[in-house]
Amino acid sequence: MGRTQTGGWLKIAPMPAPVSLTHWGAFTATMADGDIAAVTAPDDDADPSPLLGNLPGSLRHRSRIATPAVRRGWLRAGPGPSTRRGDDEFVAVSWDELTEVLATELRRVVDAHGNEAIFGGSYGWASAGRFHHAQSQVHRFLNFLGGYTFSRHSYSLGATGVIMPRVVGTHDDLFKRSTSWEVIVEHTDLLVCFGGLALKNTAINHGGTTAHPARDALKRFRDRGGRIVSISPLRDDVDGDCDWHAPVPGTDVAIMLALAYVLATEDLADRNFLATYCTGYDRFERYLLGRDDGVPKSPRWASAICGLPADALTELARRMAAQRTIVTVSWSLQRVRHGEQAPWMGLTLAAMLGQIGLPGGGFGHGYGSMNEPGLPPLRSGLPRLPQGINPVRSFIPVAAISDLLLRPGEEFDYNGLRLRYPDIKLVYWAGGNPFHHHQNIPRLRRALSRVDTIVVHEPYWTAMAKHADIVVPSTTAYEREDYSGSRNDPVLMAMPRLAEPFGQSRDDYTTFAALAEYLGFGAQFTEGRSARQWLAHLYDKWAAELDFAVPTFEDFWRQGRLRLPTEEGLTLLADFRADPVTHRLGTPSGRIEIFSADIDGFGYDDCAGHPTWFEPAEWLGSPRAADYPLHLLANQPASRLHGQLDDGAVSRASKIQGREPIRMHPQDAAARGLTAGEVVRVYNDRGACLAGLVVDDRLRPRVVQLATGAWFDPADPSDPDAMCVHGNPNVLTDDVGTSRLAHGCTGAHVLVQVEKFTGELPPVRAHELPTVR
Ligand SMILES: Nc1nc2c(c(=O)[nH]1)N[C@H]1C(S)=C(S)[C@@H](COP(=O)(O)OP(=O)(O)OC[C@H]3O[C@@H](n4cnc5c(=O)[nH]c(N)nc54)[C@H](O)[C@@H]3O)O[C@H]1N2
Ligand SMILES: Nc1nc2c(c(=O)[nH]1)N[C@H]1C(S)=C(S)[C@@H](COP(=O)(O)OP(=O)(O)OC[C@H]3O[C@@H](n4cnc5c(=O)[nH]c(N)nc54)[C@H](O)[C@@H]3O)O[C@H]1N2
Ligand SMILES: [Mo]
Repeated sequence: MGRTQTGGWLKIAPMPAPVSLTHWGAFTATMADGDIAAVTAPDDDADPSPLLGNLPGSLRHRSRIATPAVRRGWLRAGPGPSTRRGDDEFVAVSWDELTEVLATELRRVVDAHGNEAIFGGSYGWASAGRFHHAQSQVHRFLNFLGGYTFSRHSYSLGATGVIMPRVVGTHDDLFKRSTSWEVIVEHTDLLVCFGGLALKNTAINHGGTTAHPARDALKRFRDRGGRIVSISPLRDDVDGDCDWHAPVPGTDVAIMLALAYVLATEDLADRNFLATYCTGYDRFERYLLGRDDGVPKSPRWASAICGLPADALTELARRMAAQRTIVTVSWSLQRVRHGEQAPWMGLTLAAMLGQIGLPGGGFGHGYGSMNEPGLPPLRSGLPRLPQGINPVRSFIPVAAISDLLLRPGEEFDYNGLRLRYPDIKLVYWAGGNPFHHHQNIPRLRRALSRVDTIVVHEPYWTAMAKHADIVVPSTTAYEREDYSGSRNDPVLMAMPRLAEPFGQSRDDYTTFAALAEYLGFGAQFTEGRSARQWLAHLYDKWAAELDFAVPTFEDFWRQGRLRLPTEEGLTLLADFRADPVTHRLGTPSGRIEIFSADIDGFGYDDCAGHPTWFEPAEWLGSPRAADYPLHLLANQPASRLHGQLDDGAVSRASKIQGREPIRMHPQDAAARGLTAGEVVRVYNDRGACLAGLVVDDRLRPRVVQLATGAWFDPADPSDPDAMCVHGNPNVLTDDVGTSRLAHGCTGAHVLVQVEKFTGELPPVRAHELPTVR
């Protein structure tokens, strides 16, 4: 993937106006007929993302939502549970009608059930842009309404977000203040990458990105003699030369334990570092050596689990101890059952090597997961829309959306707390797509049928919009004015309006301002400002707090780009290493917690006091593999960001007979009598989808790979168990949290079977409109 996807359209040229920004890079647009006709990447982006090629034609695409709309059954019967969601007609309404209907319903729910009955977590990536950021807008609006049940953490880092603050005292700084590429280029000998270093993922940064330095940094790292060890079921998780070890998926913790075992037993562990900077190594070592359970976590033990030769593990451990080594763990490794363990064990392994805080050594989390790790952070903050205060205290871990809707009143464990699911009556979504991000779509559809009302703001008729009762047409980022920046990108970029809004679509701010006005808090919500006035106001407020000079807002807007100072040459935890007293970590002990008394005290059976190998329910070693003998990796698509612009040129070009490609090893294809280019049925006991077969020997046998993001397209929309004819892997994935500690998303892995599809091939209708009258 990666490089091979670079389309011929990508011209590197000087940047004439108008420019704008996506989560995957800056671009100059050539406009025609109110749409983007062509895009050009700026010449200072060393490795522009091929995903820019999805933009042409996206503003007037047939799947745009043209008018406000209300589901017919909801209009007829009023708010209430309904199994017709996703299989009903819509009635087009005017903006005035929309405002009245929606405001009245919000008022009804608040008056009858309280603000807790509104779920406004509204997880999702939406678009680049600081002011029109959909989640900021919806949260600000709902806060003025009196609050809402919220969600914590992300689908990206659900397990990390809970475990890492407990064991290393931070979550954000692992990425924001990660060891920079420049330090790696200069100092690192060995990059040991659990989950690879997928350059296709470094296209992306939340909030936008103007430069992609990873490919060039890796080239210079190799030129200096640096080596990459990739531990991943997929060969192409590293571009170019590397030492590739392809384990059974889900067994990384066993591998890391074996490496730790070699360090411990061959006197290669840095006991001084462990004594000075860590706590609880002794407790962990008892487990490692099998003192209590009689099971030494040796290379031989791990080999039987992970399928890699024991000798290779021993040799790798010795190599790691002999050289300047970074242990890096991709985010995918924590998006599985027991996902807390891999980042915690990766950190423990790095601690045993004793190189944490030394230039080019130590720990990394997410190199090759996102553009951010390795990029220098800004010295300053960014302009930010204040979101107000949410007086409602009830929340869920973000990936518990179906549990929330299906189990009102039930108690559950989370991070040492005992919480209760509130009784949700209204679900409000702006800027995300649960039919992209959530697991077990058949269960999600049943969960969504339970509530009184679903409100969705969207530019496009996604499956989530089709399941809504009240559909609010949003503009895209290119039909309004904004600016964007993110904490590890040096450029604040103006995003001028490139085109008139499609149909009657409005930006989310205008929609919320009208609702707020109707509900009696218009002046508080808008503070009397237009969107353009907000841009200037937030910029001025930000500029006033800086300790360096920036141009006036007008000058910035005219120039289009503003370069901000960054902090270069960072090494993760260098301060802590230099002075562990002044720079004590935010953990109870102030040190790295290899044993956490707090976690131990929770008494969870699925997350112990130190990193532990837990056998997952779904892996090639589990009984379930008898029925579903292939391990599917549902990873991030190389051809788009999530479900966004799924019908764009680059995404479409990757499909096979219109279906999402599934990759399979030649042995597995031959055993099933399958040939490349045909449509196959992928299934387990939760659901099924169609996909287009790619036969490829760059993956471990019995591993298949089907990226997320093909828009959910049920063969029969009235049947919650219907097969997806387009290839969305979330009809197959289990809706279960990482553990009782974090309840993070576990969508990365699932066991499946694959067979020839013999029926009449159903058409793909994912991007067609529902009936709107
Ligand atoms: N099986 C499996 N599932 C996964 C993952 C996995 O690895 N495996 N990965 C997970 C991860 S890491 C993530 S982050 C999630 C991503 O899940 P999401 O972030 O929900 O996915 P997107 O497709 O980016 O959804 C964003 C939506 O916002 C809309 N949008 C864009 N701009 C605007 C705007 O200005 N206003 C409004 N109202 N809407 C706008 C877009 O059209 C799009 O439909 O998926 C998760 N799901
Ligand atoms: N092009 C593109 N880039 C993206 C995104 C996108 O949608 N498109 N989404 C962005 C977002 S929101 C996020 S959070 C990040 C996510 O970043 P990640 O979660 O790191 O990304 P994935 O592609 O899901 O997984 C990376 C690789 O991990 C490997 N892997 C999976 N399971 C295992 C395992 O058990 N063991 C080992 N050793 N390796 C395994 C797979 O081969 C996979 O290709 O990506 C970001 N980057
Ligand atoms: Mo993510």
